[in-house]
Amino acid sequence: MRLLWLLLTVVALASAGVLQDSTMKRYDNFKVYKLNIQNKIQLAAIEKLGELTKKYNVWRDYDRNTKQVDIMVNPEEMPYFQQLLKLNNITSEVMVENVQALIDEEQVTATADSTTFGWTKYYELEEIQAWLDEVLANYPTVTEEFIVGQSYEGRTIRGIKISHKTGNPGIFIESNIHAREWITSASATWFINELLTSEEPDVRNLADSYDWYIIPVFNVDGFEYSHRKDRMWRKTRQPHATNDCVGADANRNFDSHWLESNGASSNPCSETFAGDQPGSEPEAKALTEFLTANQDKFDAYFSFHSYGQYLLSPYGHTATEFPDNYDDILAMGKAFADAIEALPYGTAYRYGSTAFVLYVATGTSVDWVFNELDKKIGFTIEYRDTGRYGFILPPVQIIPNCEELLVGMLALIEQAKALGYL
Ligand code: 0X9
Ligand code: ZN
Ligand code: ZN
Repeated sequence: MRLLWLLLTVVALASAGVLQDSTMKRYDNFKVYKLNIQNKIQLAAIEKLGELTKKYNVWRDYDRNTKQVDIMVNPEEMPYFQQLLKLNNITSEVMVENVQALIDEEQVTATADSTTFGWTKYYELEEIQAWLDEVLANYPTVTEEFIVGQSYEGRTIRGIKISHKTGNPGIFIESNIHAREWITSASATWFINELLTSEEPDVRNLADSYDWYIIPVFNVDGFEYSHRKDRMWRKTRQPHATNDCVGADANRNFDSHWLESNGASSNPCSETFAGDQPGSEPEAKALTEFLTANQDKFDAYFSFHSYGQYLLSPYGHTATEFPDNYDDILAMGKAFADAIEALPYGTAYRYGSTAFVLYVATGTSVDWVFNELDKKIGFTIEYRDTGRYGFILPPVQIIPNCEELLVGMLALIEQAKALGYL
């Protein structure tokens, strides 16, 4: 009898959409710690943990400014981890008590609004693709689909071009290259919708004056996997010949300072595995080819990420050299950050070169576009938050985050224009 009740409850919950796929990886009592790092020895100790993927998962690499690392820890590993912190004199703070609780919460709110695409929940790949089809059908004169290529698992990487007239400068947006960063595709789709439907004069001007090329979900395989199997998945899904660990960090796989100076890992189990060679991941290769073929069509490139609230610019490979137009880039960054902070939410963004503000990262898409295609404007936006929820940003924050993107983008582009770009 008890068993029957249990069964009925499970069925009821499942049909209400509360229960996830039973094969979904669980994170019960996994905690995320913010660690305060004071020296190289401490950093080395923590960085080693990042490659023990069954026990640890780096949520945010060492931030040069705050001197903090965010790391998720398996409950079974907790005694050892605590000891390690103690031995190395590392102070810490628990950022997330129970990762599974955040994931469950995210799923519960997901059922609230399932009929229309409304940015009050996170959508799966299939829903995003259906929405994109609808948009393309509803705005046939100003929109056009473009296809970047195929993913490892054979999915189509799609984008939408929005153009209101000929001769506009182009702006390219790539989003959700990291699978678990769901706020990025939510923001990209919201932004597309704004460009097409907003009646605000400054947004209309933004839509009319530029050709927009937007890829809402770039890492399609990883994104699907993050919905179906493992909420914390970051990389691509191509298996590795000599190792059980799957995938590479697509944002380390581009052919610009590839695998140099600790900006990526050669270990297939690392979250920043650069791949076996530049373009080893079919997704990165396809984007490289697509952007090369279409390089005359755009002048600015944006890559959407989370989390941390940064606007990052080149270079990623060195913190001691800066692009020739770095002053202009900083002026654009300041415009972006000031505009966002002026909203009632008061959200603070930091801006500057990736390697200087955050950490060294090599083989990223933005740096490849900047260095190899010689574009003068290339930004990585790291959206909300600074760690309270991290990648599992509550759905109620989607629209506020998008509003920040819009005012930031407006101000950045206005500044770029004033400085003679675009
Ligand atoms: O490490 C990354 O790939 C990005 N951060 S994330 O936490 N979302 O993984 C930062 C990429 C920096 N971009 C450039 N070097 N252009
Ligand atoms: Zn180099
Ligand atoms: Zn990312």
